[in-house]
Parts: sequence; C-alpha cells; structure tokens
Amino acid sequence: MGGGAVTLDWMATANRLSDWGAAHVVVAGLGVSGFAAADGLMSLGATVTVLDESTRYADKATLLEALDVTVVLGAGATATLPPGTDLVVTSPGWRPSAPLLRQAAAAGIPVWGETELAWRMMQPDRVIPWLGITGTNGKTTTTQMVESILIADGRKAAAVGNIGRPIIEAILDDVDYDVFAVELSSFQLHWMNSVALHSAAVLNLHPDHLEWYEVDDGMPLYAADKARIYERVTHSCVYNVAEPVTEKMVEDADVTEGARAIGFTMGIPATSMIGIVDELIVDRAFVPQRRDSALELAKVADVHPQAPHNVANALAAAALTRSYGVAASSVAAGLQRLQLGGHRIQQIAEKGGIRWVDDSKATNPHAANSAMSAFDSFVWVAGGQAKGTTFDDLVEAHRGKIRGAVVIGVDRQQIAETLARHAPEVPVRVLDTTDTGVMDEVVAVAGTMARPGDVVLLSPGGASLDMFDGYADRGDRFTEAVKRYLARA
Ligand code: UMA
Repeated sequence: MGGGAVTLDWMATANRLSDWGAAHVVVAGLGVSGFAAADGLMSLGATVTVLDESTRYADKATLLEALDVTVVLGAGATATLPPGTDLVVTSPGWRPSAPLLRQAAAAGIPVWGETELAWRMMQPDRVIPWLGITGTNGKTTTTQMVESILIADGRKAAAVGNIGRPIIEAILDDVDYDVFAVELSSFQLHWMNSVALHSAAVLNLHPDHLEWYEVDDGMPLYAADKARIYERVTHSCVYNVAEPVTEKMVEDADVTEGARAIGFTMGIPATSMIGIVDELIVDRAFVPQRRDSALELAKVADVHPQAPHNVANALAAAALTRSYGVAASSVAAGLQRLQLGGHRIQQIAEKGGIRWVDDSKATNPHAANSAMSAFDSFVWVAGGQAKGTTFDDLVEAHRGKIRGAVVIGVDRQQIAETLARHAPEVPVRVLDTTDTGVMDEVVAVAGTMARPGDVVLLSPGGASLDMFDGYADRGDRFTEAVKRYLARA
C-alpha cells in the first residue's frame, strides 16, 4: 500500500539520483528542519506541501511559495494528510501520535525525519561520512569537540543536526565538506531507517523527553531510539564504560561487518578503549600495538571547562575522531582551541561574595546534577518543562547544599512538591508569573536568599519552551536581570 504516484519499493531505495518528479512529499512542520527539508526536496524535483499548526513562520512560507512549494499554516492545517501523499518528512518535535503521522502510518505511507532525507540526498555519489553523537547530556559539547578536532586536523568539517543546523542545509551549501559531526536527538533517531554512520557514540542514558512517547513508562522506548544510532555503523560504535547500558546497545546493534566496539573510560583503558593514564588522554584503540601500548592524545588539562562529565565528553570525541583517522596531535589541538557556547555552568557575575551562574542548558535533571555537583552551597533556580522526568534523585543527592530554591514554569508545582518531600528544610518560592519578565522577580528573590560564599545557580532541569524562545533566551534573560539587579544593589 502507498499513498500516491510512486511505489513503496521505489521509496525504500530512493536517493539523490532517483527521479523525484512524480513524488508528492508532505513536510510536517515549518521550523528549522521543515524549512531545510522542503528546500532539499525541491532541489530533488519533488512536489512539496508543508503543513504547520502555527502561523509564526509566515516569512519562511513566502520564501518557499516562491519556489512553488504549497504551504498551509494555522489551526487545522495539519489535521488531514493530503490525498496522494507518497512520503511524509516530519520535524523532530512532532510526536508519533500527531494525527498526520497516525494517518500516514495507517495508510502505509513512509515517514522519515529530516536526517533520513539528508542521508538519502547524499547517496550514492556524494557520501560525506557522519560521526554521530547522542546521549541524554553532553551531546552538543561533544559535537563541538568533534568538529574542532576535525578542523584542527585540516578537514573541512561542520557541526550539524540537533545542534541547530540541519544536515540538509550543510549538504546544499557550496562547501565541499569532508565529514560531518552530527548531533542526533532521540526524536531524530526515531525516524531514521537507512542511515549508516561512519562512527557513533551514545554518551549516557538518563530520563528525558519521556512524554514524547505517551506511555506510562517511556524509558525503554527512549533507550531504543538512542540505540538506533549504532545500526549499520561502518567503523566504530563508541560506548561509555561507566554506563553498561550503552555497551549493551552496541552488542545488540546490527552493525556493518567489520565495525568495532570502542569504549571510553575515565580510568585506565583496556584494549580497544580510550581512557586516562597519569592525567593524559590515551588511545588503546586505534594504535597497531594496542595490546601492550597506548598513545598519548592530549592532556586532561586541555579540556575546558574542567568538569568530570566534560572530560568524558572529550574522551568520546577523541574516540570518534581517531576512528575517522585524525592525527593524535589534532585531538589536543582541537580541544585546546574549542570555544564553547554559553549557558553551560557559565559564571556571569560576582558581587559581595556571591557568584551568579547561568547553566540554562541544563534542560533535564541529569544535566542539572552535573552543575550542582560542582558547587558546595547554592540557591537553585529551577523549573520549566519536566518532560515526564522526576526530580527526586536530584533533590535527594544535593539537599544539604541547597540554600533555597526559586521555581518557575509550567511544572513548578512538581518541583516544589519534590523539594517539600525530600528537603522540607529548604525555603522555596514558587513564582506564578509566566511571562518572560519573570527573571527580574527570580533574581530579586534569589538575591535575598543567597549568603556570601553561595552561588545563585540557574540550572533549571527542565526545558524552556513553556516561557522562552529556547534555553539561550532563558539564560540571556537571566543574565540581563542579574546585571540590572547588581547595578541597583
Ligand atoms: N508543529 C506542528 N504540529 C505539531 C508539532 C509541531 O505544526 O504537532 C510545528 C510547530 O508549530 C513548529 C514546527 O512544527 O513550527 C516545529 O518543529 P520542531 O519542534 O521539530 O522544531 P525545529 O524548528 O524543526 O527544530 C528541530 C529541533 N527541535 C526539536 O527537536 C524539538 C531542534 O532541536 C534542532 O536544532 C533543529 O530541528 C535542527 O535539527 C532543539 C531541541 O530542543 C534545539 N532539541 C531537543 C533537545 O536538544 O533536548 C531534542
């Protein structure tokens, strides 16, 4: 069964060289990925319809309409799959239960993500290898490390995917890339079915995005989507020795023959691992004499910022890039040069012995745990969208260090109740303001709670889209409010 003019067999193997002229493709969503997907499909010669429930991207719609794309925006636009649809390319934020995707599934019409389409658009005559990174936390940083090491090695490389730049956009630009560092979210992995990465890493696995699956316990489904990154890998499946669940994913994966399992460890590496000896990052995986020797790649001190979870990210980045064939010295050079984006345990001000830290990038409890582990006493600014996760372990682990808590956002009551349950001695202020101006209130309340020696830590543990334009916007507004507050104080 299929929807329109082309057969399912045709679609199963369709690529850049196929004749897309007869195919009618519906793109679900006109955000960052949807726009890139529509652009890519037009370059292939397909007939394209883009549907989005919101009208906020009317400008992008105008651009696409000039290319002969049909765009339907607004309430009800995504209720019904247009007749004659051969393929749906969905945006990652769409849940599988969305009516459009359910209708496609019921009619046997294939659904791909933008990442799957990007992969097909490279086959078979312009294959740029992908070094892929997933995991609950550290993906973006590790992707940036991989890109930096590749560039230090003289490769034309780009960081793409969930990091913010769709892969298709990079494929369509004029640069003739050698290799991509690809950040992949569970949402993107869910809709991939033929992608064969050169090498892939699952950094860690903790609860996040569980609401996407709309079942009582979304964790097994989330883990299964993460594990998809290893399917068909051609060279190295990189796993975290400290998290056996990632090694199990490699064991269970259907990889291309000859692909290897490579571990990364904060300890001394066994054969086929990257690890640490005497404050040095060393390679016992990609050296011919790995049974009895190891090669120095970098100093642990080359990793910035110097937090344990970040050293683990660097080990994974080293494994992926060494698998691709970079010189040992490029690992150190790439790690030294890397300038990370903000909002990750970033000190933004210090006054009167109180430090103010923006860790807005912590959009789940596991990420907030990394920041909290770095400080002895802090006022916690928490909140946002919990996405089906819980805060019990986090509060339990740090209760002795929390001076007070200021809680905002849609899931504020859940966090406040967790604090009341596990740390009843901690003063908590729940702010019901839901517009972006709330940060001035947050900062004023946190300022009265903090004592000299404390950190005021924005490490929300929840996503930002309930109130802000993203974690960067949330961090920027916090920073601006801190500056206003300290100027007055
Ligand atoms: N929409 C509908 N109906 C729905 C759902 C959404 O019409 O049922 C529309 C929305 O109105 C909107 C569009 O679909 O216009 C949004 O699509 P999207 O949410 O998938 O977002 P994009 O703009 O395409 O951005 C996506 C990623 N977003 C998500 O996964 C939620 C971006 O990751 C990514 O950078 C980008 O593609 C490029 O690959 C963001 C993210 O938050 C940063 N990722 C999560 C994370 O890192 O934790 C996974």
